[in-house]
Amino acid sequence: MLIDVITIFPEYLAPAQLSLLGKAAAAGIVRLQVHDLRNWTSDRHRTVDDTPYGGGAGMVMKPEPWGLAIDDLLGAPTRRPQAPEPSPPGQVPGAGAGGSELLEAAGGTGGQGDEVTLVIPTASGNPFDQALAERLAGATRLVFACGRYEGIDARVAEHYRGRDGVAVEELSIGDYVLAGGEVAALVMIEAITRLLPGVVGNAASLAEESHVRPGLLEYPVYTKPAVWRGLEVPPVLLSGHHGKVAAWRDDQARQRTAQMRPDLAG
Ligand code: JB8
Repeated sequence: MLIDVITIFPEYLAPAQLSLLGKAAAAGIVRLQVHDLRNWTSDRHRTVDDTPYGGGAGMVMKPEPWGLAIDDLLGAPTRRPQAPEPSPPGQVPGAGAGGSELLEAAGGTGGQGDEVTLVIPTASGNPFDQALAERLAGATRLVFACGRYEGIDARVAEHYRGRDGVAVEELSIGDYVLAGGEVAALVMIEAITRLLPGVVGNAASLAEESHVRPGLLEYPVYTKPAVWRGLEVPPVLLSGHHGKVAAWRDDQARQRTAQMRPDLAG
């Protein structure tokens, strides 16, 4: 899977090089490329924002740098044939359309046979959940467009939606407001890439966990010592009786779901 992230804060994606994701990259399962949006500006101040039409607080991200950046990453075949955006004079793209050769490897994409899924994190997007993570884990190419300020000019999503070979997903990771899309992209990238074959060693741990069984939270887990600060591990877990352990865990999962997530509890 090839993942591109476009942002004005490339350093925000540094944690993606660590741990699980870093191992996936080292193993060649995932290639992560982070790009600075300002590389697709051409004015001396490398401007990416402007005041909102219609008034109101804050600034809005200008569409032109986004269009140039996304066009560059997607490559010429996904451009609208009748309306090519000419590069302004003196433009030096931050990165070429490299990576298209990785698409030769057959496989799923956004789920509908698209070559690329353009993910735009936004607080007003569709909820990103485990089912969506699983669908996006079938993609071969993801491009994350991380906005800041009050968000990206709405015409960017509109322009790429329905474009040949492109699926556009405007996604929210939860009902709270972040300062930009970077952390949301990091969350989604971790949730997606850990599902890729070879990233998480134990396939059973993927099948059993919270949210994979939809609507039921995970049961509590314990390890040694059997008594810690006066707190005992539930004796059933030491009984060696697999049937009783399974029944206890199922009961705990149901209790926990009712307590913590009454919205999920049936
Ligand atoms: C500007 O809360 B969020 C979120 C907030 C944002 C942007 C993207 C995502 C861009 N503010 O998920």
